[in-house]
Amino acid sequence: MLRDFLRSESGAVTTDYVVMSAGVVGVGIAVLNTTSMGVENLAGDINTALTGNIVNTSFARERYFDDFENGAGYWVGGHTDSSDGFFGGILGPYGGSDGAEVVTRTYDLLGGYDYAVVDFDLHAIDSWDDEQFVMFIDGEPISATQFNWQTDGVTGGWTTTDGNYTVTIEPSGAREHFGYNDEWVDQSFDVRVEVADPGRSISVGFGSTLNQGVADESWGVDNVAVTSTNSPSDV
Ligand SMILES: [Ca+2]
Ligand SMILES: [Ca+2]
Ligand SMILES: [Ca+2]
Repeated sequence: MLRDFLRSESGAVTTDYVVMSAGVVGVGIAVLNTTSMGVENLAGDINTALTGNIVNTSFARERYFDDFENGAGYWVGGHTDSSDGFFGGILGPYGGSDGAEVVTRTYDLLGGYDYAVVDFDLHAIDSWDDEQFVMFIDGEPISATQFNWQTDGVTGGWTTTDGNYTVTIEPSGAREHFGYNDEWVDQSFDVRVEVADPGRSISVGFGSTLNQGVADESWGVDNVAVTSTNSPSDV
């Protein structure tokens, strides 16, 4: 059935066909897409054509990765920019959203794993003055982290006391001007969230309380990996 499906694939995917065969075809593609970019793109086409639960479940993967070099992919509210020579393709830059979640992606997870690890690069770009970058899991804020252009690292904020989430945020590299507005310094961070007992789906999202123009202060996110694992320390 997979072979027949691939032979007939010419860009358009009919809903009826996919609903009928998603279970069977999905399994084949889930295996193949770890080695074949072409098949992964096909899976993306089908996933875009359909938003049903059958297809979402069928395309669950052990690891997801977005480098934003070719657009925002499945990020709802996503916009990307690759105009900055230092940062390259990023999700962003975003200004303030009054702390609300402004961009999010939902991940379908494989069963049989105790953890999902969310890992990404955060860029606090230009003149942050103790506003908060807010991270969301499943639509709920789990951390808010303050930065200041005059100070190294994190200057305040909070992380959830929910024991299912372990949040770490570490500076990576110096605090100096790297990109965007050349009048202001920038700082980057490695952010990691271990989610215990994630279930079969999680959403990851971001927002901020930035309060000046995006050309003056903004955030960007890059290299977002979501990995299902029983050994989070190995990820
Ligand atoms: Ca990138
Ligand atoms: Ca800058
Ligand atoms: Ca400000």
